[in-house]
Amino acid sequence: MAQISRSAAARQTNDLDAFWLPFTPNRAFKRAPRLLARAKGMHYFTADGRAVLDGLAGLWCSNAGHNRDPIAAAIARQAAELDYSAAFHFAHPKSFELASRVAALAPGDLYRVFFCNSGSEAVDTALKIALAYHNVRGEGARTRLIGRERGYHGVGFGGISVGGIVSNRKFFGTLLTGVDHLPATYDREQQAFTKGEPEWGAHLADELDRIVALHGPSTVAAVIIEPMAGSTGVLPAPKGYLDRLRTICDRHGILLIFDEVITGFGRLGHAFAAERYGVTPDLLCFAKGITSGAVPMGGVIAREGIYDAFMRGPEHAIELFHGYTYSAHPLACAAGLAALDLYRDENLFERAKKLEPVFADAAMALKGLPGVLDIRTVGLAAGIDLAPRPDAPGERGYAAMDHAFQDEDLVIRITGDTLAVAPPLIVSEAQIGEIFDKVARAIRAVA
Ligand code: PXG
Repeated sequence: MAQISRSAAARQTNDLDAFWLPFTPNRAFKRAPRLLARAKGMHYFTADGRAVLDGLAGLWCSNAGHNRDPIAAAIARQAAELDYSAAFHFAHPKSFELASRVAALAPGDLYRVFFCNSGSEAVDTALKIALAYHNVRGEGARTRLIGRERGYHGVGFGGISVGGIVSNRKFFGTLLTGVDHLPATYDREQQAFTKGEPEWGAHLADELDRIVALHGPSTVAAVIIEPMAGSTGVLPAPKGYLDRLRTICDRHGILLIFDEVITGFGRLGHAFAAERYGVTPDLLCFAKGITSGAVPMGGVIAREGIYDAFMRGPEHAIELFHGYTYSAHPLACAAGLAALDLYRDENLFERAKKLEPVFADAAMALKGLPGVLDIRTVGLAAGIDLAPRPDAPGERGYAAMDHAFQDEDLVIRITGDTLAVAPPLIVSEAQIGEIFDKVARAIRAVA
């Protein structure tokens, strides 16, 4: 009986029960939903027509802004022309075009592009390519993976194993074995209120030497890190840190993987953070901004030599036993090509770079507001740490996010008591001011 009435209720379009929301407190949400019905450019619109400024580019993905006409038109054209084509043993023309365009944006000999559908899949793909690469070269003993504390690499078992967020790991069993973690690079005492890359912290890369010495270099496959940790509150790499990781990896034959799911496609003022830092990884994960968030897509760019290592054996034989039904989906490729056109035609990466100082000043102006413990900025991203309420960690951050939406018409991101701001790269100087004015009022409201 209960079952019948429940399914009848679920058929009502305004019923909120059936949908189990991801990474969301479901009960609080369903009591006071935040529903976004439409979007255009820098704004969302609620069902009742309220314009809400997007201070987070969707979820760090809508880098060209929302509902851009060329992207929407490209998706519509593609859906009418070729909705889907088999992804294994067959391919469609736009997949090659997009791979070439992505490769052209990548530094060094990062050239071969493997497509998947999300950042989590990109990470699992990169970890698997790393393990298989050593295997096909006769170094199958290299099985250890090294991540970093406070790292976020999505929610696959590979990603949470190398990731460093306790809540994302502790409920899910033993995870992958043979994983170690570098220390996080953030230390408030040394780095508080830094714009861009902190001066302090490069030496923490040397911890890699210690971990490698413990296990023996010949057992270590790869190191994966975000050049800027986004999810855990915008933690840019300290000056010189990535260089040092690169040197240590080279010394021991370990692959270096950059997870650029957030930093890719302009967030730090370049196509990829690898370019900003002048450090080329062996594998680079991307997602989000590749389609400006309009269709799910992710991927991994591999250095030439990694791909080459697999190209052996009989030509009719599969070289890498990995892939997804929707690898290089036609709609995603069409959206990706249109997004890359927009990034190029509107100089959006360059625009992010030019706006970085304006953005950093506007963020830092919040210093001194009640409860603000630290502010970090890099590119068009800012993290603002608020003091937790006694005995209620996360409550103040949640209240600030909710206040920003309900009373200030602004979407921002929270992780615990840390606020994150990362608007679409089309944001104007005036809108940067507007965003941080709204954030300031939200911070005061939850003081
Ligand atoms: N790697 C990194 C570096 C990410 O930031 C993923 C992998 C996983 O991507 P998918 O597409 O599987 O979600 C991410 C995702 C936040 C937030 O806390 C960050 C992400 C996603 C949602 C919220 O601000 N990053």
